[in-house]
Amino acid sequence: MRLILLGPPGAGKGTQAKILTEKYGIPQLSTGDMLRAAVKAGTEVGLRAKSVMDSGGLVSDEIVNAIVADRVGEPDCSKGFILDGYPRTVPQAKALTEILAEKDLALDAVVELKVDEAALIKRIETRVAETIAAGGTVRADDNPESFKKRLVEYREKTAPLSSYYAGIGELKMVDGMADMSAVTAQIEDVLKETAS
Ligand code: B4P
Repeated sequence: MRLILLGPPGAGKGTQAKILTEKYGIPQLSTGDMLRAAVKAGTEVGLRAKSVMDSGGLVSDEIVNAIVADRVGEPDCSKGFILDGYPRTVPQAKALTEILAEKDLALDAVVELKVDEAALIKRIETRVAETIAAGGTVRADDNPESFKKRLVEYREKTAPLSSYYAGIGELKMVDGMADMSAVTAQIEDVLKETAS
């Protein structure tokens, strides 16, 4: 199974990818997690990505495409994977098609989680409050200013992916406003439908 989870920041892509990874035994490929790991490790990619990420911007297509091309070639991806947060621009979607074609692979489903902006803002505020209460470190891009920019970036650069994938007949919409298990059930319905 090769699945893309699309949606605005805070839509629950990471949340759902983690649940599906455990259920299906295939890896979650989160470009956000990979970039955060690079920042933490202080690699060259991390140094280039840090300020862009902290401000709520999108890291360059060139960097992200290279990370994904390497990652999907790893042995644990042989039975499939869940792409969480990639692609995020139409050029990334086109690059992904080439990356997969080189390996003779194709996508099974592209699922978009629909969540309204007020709910997205509330979710991030809740995550910040819970992280602080637990004594954890709040994500550098979970402040109001960066989150506002993440939403603008989403509208301008990522939202066009819906029509891109709808245009090639691959897009399935899911109500991301529902509770987490109901969202998972909807995604699993899509997966059953595409497998039949
Ligand atoms: P990501 O790490 O991908 O983060 P995200 O889109 O903001 O969050 P996600 O949708 O995964 O929400 P989550 O499950 O956490 O990106 C961070 C940054 O990395 C980007 O801004 C960019 O700079 C960079 N980046 C990553 N990929 C890139 C790419 N391809 N190109 C360029 N740059 C890239 O959920 C959020 C909260 O909601 C959680 O607290 C969760 O508990 C809650 N929640 C989830 N589902 C819920 C539900 N159904 N009901 C109630 N709450 C829910």
